[in-house]
Amino acid sequence: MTDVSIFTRIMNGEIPSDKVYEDDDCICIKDISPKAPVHLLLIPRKQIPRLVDATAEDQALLGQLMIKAGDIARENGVGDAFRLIVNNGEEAGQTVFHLHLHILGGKQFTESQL
Ligand code: D5M
Repeated sequence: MTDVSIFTRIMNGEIPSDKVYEDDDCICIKDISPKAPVHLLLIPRKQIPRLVDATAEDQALLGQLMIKAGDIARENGVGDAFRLIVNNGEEAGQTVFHLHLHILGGKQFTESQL
């Protein structure tokens, strides 16, 4: 049985967060350690540990997150200029094993920052 993630604990109200959006399938919070003027985390309520753990059953949910990310970026003042990042696995920098999309914006990014 997978441990309850810090993001599930946030969704359950056990840990405070700065929430900018929520619906039945996901929540979006401000990242505690922002790497850009706008740095949000879009998190499905379903605790999928890594992107590669998603299955065909999650296809609609993943599509929904991508579309929602664009809506949320616009609602948070970055227009159509934002980056979406998913870190998959420890070596790729994943620290919280509950799938989440980083939405980053509000500054000029360059290719070398990847
Ligand atoms: O990203 C995990 C991200 O989660 C990282 O940018 C910090 C952020 N984080 C961790 N704990 C919290 C809380 N409590 N509130 C808001 N943001 C948080 P990863 O892709 O796994 O490296």
